[in-house]
Amino acid sequence: MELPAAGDGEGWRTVKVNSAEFIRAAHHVRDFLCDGRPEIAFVGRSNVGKSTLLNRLLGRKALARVSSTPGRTRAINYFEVNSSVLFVDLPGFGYAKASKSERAAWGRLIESYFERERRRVFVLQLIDAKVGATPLDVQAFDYFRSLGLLPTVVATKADRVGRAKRHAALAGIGAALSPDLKVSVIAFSARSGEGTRDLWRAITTFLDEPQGPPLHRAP
Ligand SMILES: Nc1nc2c(ncn2[C@@H]2O[C@H](COP(=O)(O)OP(=O)(O)OP(=O)(O)O)[C@@H](O)[C@H]2O)c(=O)[nH]1
Ligand SMILES: [Mg+2]
Repeated sequence: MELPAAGDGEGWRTVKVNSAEFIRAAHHVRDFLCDGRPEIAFVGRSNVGKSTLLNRLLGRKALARVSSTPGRTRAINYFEVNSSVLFVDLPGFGYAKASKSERAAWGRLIESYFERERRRVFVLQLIDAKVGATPLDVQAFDYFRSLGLLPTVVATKADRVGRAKRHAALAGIGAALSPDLKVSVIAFSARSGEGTRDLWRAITTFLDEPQGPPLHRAP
């Protein structure tokens, strides 16, 4: 890994984002990038705050397009970070106003992305902290589990949940996703910056693994 970093003695690294560039919008499988670089995939329902989180994480105001109209990110958008890692903004699922055929097309695109050949993918599944895990979120989580992936869950828009309710909200998300598995949930707010450090810690831990958890498929 070539990410310039400074250890702070706490087992995590401060990542300096020297470059972050949008490099591709994939509308079809043939557009997918597959060049061996590790991928950090951001998934979640439409409007959950994927693009906003990505911008915040990379310290860029408007790299990924943010909109108040859900369902705006329709392609799989690739961003190259420090030349060595790909950040992948996936189209949001569950956009109510999308037509049935549109939804089916998005579903196929997302599935093709995850079910491609083995490669290193770290899944960050975003769930609205206030709304909690909806049936669609649970379905998505189960889908990743069926591929042998354990997503790291990010509870977004945490600024909308008061301190007093915070613990219950996060625990509720974890329990809804899996009653038996210990799901790690990171509270995040693009407004306050809360959770940025925890997110980078999770990402760098993944990147530091020699092989990284591969995207498993049944042999
Ligand atoms: N209060 C608050 N609002 C947020 C936060 N993050 C995002 N938002 C708002 O939520 C809305 C949706 O954000 P996006 O980043 O576009 O969401 P998205 O998941 O990329 O949406 P799609 O591309 O449609 O799937 C925008 O109006 C953001 O300003 C946050 O941390 N706090
Ligand atoms: Mg988006």
